[in-house]
Amino acid sequence: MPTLFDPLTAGAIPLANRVVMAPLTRNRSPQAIPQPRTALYYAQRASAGLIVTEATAISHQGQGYADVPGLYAPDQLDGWRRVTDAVHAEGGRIVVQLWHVGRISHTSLQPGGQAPVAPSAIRAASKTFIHDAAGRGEFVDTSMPRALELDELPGIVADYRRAARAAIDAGFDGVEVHAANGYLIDQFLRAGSNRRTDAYGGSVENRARFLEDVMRAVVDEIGGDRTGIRLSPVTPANDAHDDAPQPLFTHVVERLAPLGLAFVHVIEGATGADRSYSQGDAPFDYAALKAAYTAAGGRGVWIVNNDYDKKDAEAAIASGHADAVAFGRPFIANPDLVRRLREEAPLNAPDPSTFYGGGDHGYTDYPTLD
Ligand code: 8OZ
Repeated sequence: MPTLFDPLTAGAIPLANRVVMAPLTRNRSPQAIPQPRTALYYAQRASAGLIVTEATAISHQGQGYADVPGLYAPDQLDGWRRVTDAVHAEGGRIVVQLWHVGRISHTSLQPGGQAPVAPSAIRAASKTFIHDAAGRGEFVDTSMPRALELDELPGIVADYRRAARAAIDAGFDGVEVHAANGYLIDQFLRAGSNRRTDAYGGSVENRARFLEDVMRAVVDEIGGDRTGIRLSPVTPANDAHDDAPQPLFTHVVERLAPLGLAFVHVIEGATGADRSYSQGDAPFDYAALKAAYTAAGGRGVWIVNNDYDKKDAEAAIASGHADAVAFGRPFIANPDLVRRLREEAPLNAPDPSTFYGGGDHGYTDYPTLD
């Protein structure tokens, strides 16, 4: 029976262990450019079996928060090259999370101060984080979005494709497409944010079409064996809602199965909160979701996430519930998390006041065991 510390192969990416660093937004990239301290931060965490970077915008239109990184301008790519070199020098593996926020944005972050884009013109009951006139960070309501025209969708799919190519050029081992947490792809998936009457709205098949277009383009560009996806079937994050998530996400994984993905990464329950949270009339059945993926021929590594501790993670892997487990907040505070889990050493507690924004403090200054 495998343990958390056994190696694993995700498509073309060899993992030294099954402890994955979850994507974590840290808001420390001015002008969307990863900094030298970003390279140090990720290199300190290179003993993870796989690092998934913080969510990274594929385009200016895909931006929704102050100081999150991008993957669409030369200085951003240079910044990421420093990161991938630093992680690889420590023997780690790293994929970048490709992000378009859709309606979770603010006009001040959009090109030309325009409205954010979304499947439908429905405002999210959610906040985003911007800089005020004095440069101080503040949480504000998301702006009213406009509905994307049908003929705009191929351009956004092309942005995902371009970002995937840029990721490989910048030295990443692959990409994770962010289809979770109420951002653009998830907005298309869920009925609460998608009232379209064209081929991209209505039925489950139609609501999943944008995700399929994006995944086919990315896989065509860099290969399925370097592509993963993150899903959050029931999260209420960013006002995401669907009354029938089980058939929706069953359809999604059945469509993903033939793409030969490296991994499928599932946030269970409410992101950053209760893993047993659900939407719809029955508790979400994650075993059935994994079984549907496998039955449709999916061979990607199954990664689970959300508030796992060592005991839960060991049980998940031993029982076949998952192949690997992603840890978020524990990785913020414990650069040597893999060693601490293996040795049952105490964990440093994360300081939430330094999660979003700031400099080295709370970022690169958490102590290791040595
Ligand atoms: C926390 C703050 C801002 C963004 C997500 C990318 O939830 C995020 C995010 C998390 O997926």
